[in-house]
Amino acid sequence: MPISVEGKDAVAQASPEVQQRLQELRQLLQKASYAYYVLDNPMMEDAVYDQLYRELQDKEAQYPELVTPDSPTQRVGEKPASQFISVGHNIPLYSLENAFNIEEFTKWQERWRRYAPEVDSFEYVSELKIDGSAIALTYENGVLVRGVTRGDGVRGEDITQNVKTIRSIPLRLNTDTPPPIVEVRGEAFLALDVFEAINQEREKAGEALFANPRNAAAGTLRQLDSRVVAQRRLDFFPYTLHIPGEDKEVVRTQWDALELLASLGFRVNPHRQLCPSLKDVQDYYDYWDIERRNLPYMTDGVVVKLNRFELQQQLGFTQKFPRWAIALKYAAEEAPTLVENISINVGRTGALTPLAELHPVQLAGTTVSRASLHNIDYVRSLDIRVGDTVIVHKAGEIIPEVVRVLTELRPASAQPFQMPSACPVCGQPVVKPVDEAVTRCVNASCAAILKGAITHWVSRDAMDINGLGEKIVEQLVDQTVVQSVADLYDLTVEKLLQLERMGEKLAEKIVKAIATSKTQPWHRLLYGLGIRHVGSVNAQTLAAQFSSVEQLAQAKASDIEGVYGIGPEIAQSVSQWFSIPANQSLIDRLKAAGLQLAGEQKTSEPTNQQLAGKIFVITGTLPTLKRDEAKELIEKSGGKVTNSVSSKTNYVVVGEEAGSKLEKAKTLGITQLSEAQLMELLQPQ
Ligand code: 0OX
Repeated sequence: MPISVEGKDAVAQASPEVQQRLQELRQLLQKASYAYYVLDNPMMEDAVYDQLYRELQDKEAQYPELVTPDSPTQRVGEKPASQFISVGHNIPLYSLENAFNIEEFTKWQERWRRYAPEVDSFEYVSELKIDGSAIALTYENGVLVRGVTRGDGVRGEDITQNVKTIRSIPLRLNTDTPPPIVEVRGEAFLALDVFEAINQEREKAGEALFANPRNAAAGTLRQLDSRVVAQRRLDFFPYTLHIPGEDKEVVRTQWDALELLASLGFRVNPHRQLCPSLKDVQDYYDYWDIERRNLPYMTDGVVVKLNRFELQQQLGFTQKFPRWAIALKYAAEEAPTLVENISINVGRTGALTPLAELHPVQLAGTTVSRASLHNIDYVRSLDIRVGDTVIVHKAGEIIPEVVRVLTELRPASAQPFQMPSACPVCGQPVVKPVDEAVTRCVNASCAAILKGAITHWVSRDAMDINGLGEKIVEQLVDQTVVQSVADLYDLTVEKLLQLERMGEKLAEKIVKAIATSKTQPWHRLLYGLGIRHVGSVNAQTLAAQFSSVEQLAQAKASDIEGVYGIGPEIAQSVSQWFSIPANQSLIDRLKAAGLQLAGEQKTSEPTNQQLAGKIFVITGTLPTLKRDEAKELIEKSGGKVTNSVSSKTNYVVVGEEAGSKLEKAKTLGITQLSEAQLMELLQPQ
């Protein structure tokens, strides 16, 4: 075939034979994949599959215009997306009300029966409650076109590329007569062995471990690089389907819906059961309480649903839940294990936290080998000793806890635990005020405290110095290059280049960012000092009242307490901080380095209305302000805070774990503000 040099004509034309073969290959591979991943009954050798797959891949590379969205080659992921698009759910994804025993379940039954007093015969469908992440899939004319996370139930994120990598989700429904639209909902999850393997990899790479399979599944679904998702081997169990306009005629019960899902090519969880009586529900619940430990994935309860859709429809929904379904959950998991050691962790504030080092134990789907013992009062109240056998509890959630000591198993040699009198990091004496539970190291040059102090100093809402990550700070402190935040201002590119894995570009960037930070206003610097109880709002208030560091340093606690919004605890803490000679020399050095230790004096309660007419939305958790506090501050300056983002919104204030509101703001091009930026905007002009 003559190949033209012009791009468009360079694409080879496929003969009918080639087109036929492509279709054949797709169907064959799809069938093989279904047999393997859904039926768990392989129909061909792996090598044969690989060969056919390669043939399809080669042909598609030759004829890219013939690649279809449901081709098995579309499961490998695409190049990373920059962000997910927020999309609304056609039907909200409700969450489930919880019951923790059959008594609570019975109460729920009595409740729904009051809504439908005329109903005298009904049955339930019991399903396992898979501990994963809910997703909604849309099929148009039988082809998977969209996958969306649950999000807040009303809006979620479009994760279609990621969903396509899940082998047990068909890319095309197994029917010759697909309805125009089919919506399938279910749980994406990670099998326990896959979860363990992912965490092992992460441990090797020095990355943070996922706390449990649910977090790992949710994190994986929101991975921007779908090629990574493809490697993570997510799995899926569907639990409902909606066929707009047709549901009632085609499927009349939950049971039939599950059967239909299976016939459409999904792997439906096989452990579902029809339960005509309460006793059947109880038996199912009790049976799986034990048996679930043998499942290859995590379950945290069972879901019980009224079978008949007509009855479901009659009962409807509360604000949050369907009235016709409930999650009957299992109690959190507990297991006995041995306390091999009690170590001490020193945090950024100098707090010493005892940590139980446990003989590894499997709990709620994860291996637990440590548990925080919080403080000495906690250790004493339970009398936890090295050598003890303890009960560890984990509610499927993130932090495992020691809840009880089996004293009858205590070895005779076990001694009561004592908090060390010296800091395990710097060796200096520690203090424990009688009225506080926390033991602290108060040596400002303790490496643990120093690392924390520097990390806080460079943080976004303080001096906002980019590039100085945790690993670099650690090296700077450990190699005694930096022994106080003031030393940052003596850093040079040459000094930074001595550090491991430091390149010239990064070193230059850091030095520049440090130099720029000298222009940060006085209130940010005050916040950056990390004085106890002085968060960014208090720092603003104090800096507005005391226009220079000298004024603040000379003020008595009683003067500071006189400031509107500043209580005695804060005042005491500030005055004490400035009374320490090491802190005074730090201030002198910062001054000498050219930092701004003064600003303009402001009245204590600004009455300016510079935000008049401006509309704000707050999303996520802000570093220091509670939502109500932020709202109050905005409103005091004449602004208005609303709940949802629209084209009328002027600013979104973004905190940690901001969700769909941020996505929407991005699509509408609305200005984003951090808490610190909001505080700046709030400054009287
Ligand atoms: C599960 C699961 C979750 C959905 C909305 C009303 C009923 N985690 O396995 N939810 C539901 O159904 C809910 N079923 C399940 N099996």
